[in-house]
Amino acid sequence: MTAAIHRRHFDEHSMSDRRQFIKLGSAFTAALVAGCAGATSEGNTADEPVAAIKPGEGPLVLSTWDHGMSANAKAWEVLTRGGSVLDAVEQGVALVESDFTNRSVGLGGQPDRDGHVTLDACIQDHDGRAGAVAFLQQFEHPISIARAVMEKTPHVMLVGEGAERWALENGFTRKTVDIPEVRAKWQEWLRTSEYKPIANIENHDTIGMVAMDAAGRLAGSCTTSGMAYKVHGRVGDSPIIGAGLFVDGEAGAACATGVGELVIRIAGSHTVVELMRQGMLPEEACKEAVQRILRKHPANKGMQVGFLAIRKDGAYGAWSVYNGFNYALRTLEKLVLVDAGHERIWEE
Ligand code: SD4
Repeated sequence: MTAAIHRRHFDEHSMSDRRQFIKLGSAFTAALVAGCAGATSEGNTADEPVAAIKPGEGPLVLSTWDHGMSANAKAWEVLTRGGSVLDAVEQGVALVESDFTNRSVGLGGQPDRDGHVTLDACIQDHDGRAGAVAFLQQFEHPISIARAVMEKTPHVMLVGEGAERWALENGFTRKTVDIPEVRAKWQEWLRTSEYKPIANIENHDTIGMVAMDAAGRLAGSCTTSGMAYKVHGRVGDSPIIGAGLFVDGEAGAACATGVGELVIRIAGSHTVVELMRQGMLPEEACKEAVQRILRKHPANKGMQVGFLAIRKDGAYGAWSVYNGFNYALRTLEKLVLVDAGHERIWEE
């Protein structure tokens, strides 16, 4: 077996922790989160074989990149206070949307080539219900609008001006954020650059989150400002159910980060979930999806894609094209940053 199996061990002690978890109050949550403040990077665990756990053993929260640490802590707090796993994945990534120092998520993100910050997001629950918004401008929380689309309309996805109008009619308010540094960088780019989709180690950090609650119910969320300096109107994988995110409680959950065009072409997150349904471990499934991209689209040297997944039994894993993709992991025992396994074909 080449791929690693990442999963937690549930001994008697942790099972009692799990029972305890359900009863935790907010004071203890704060202590838990504070206790994780010194969390460390775990390094690549790709060669660690671990034992099986029983089906449905959450809670477990995974999200892309190092901003996933604070997002996971927030999601955990929501779960601990009795919120649903859907609440957890919404509020976890919403925290990152409100961080206007983040240049790839929310209103602090880099603009498109015309200078507009356009936002994409989606959310999906255990039963496959889904909501999404794309090409949305001037709202702080696209993820919450996506959830409202899921819960209040018969549709899955609203885009652009129609999505904005619907959001205003449904209690969301506009917000604008002007960040001189971002504007100056865009103006500099206008003078010097042609558009190239760059998603290398420095420029990609959509947040995708997948989580499982103590009862084994799954949910996922994904939110981004997309690729910097994209063509006005461009939508990536992140708000597309099956591409940037896919959840099916009967199989698992997966999300993606990186160059969205590559992810869309193979219906990336759906591919990962279907491979897990056929019995692959999460890391094997993520790896096969990455390798499918490389096989089918070999001319994309330099472009990063990463997948992150939880199988319905609580096994989890990730894989990426290049080194540098890490994800935040929150379990009962720890909050850590884990380096994903990656391909080696285009190294150096
Ligand atoms: C996109 N997948 O819009 C997003 C970008 C991304 O990390 O993931 N950046 O294509």
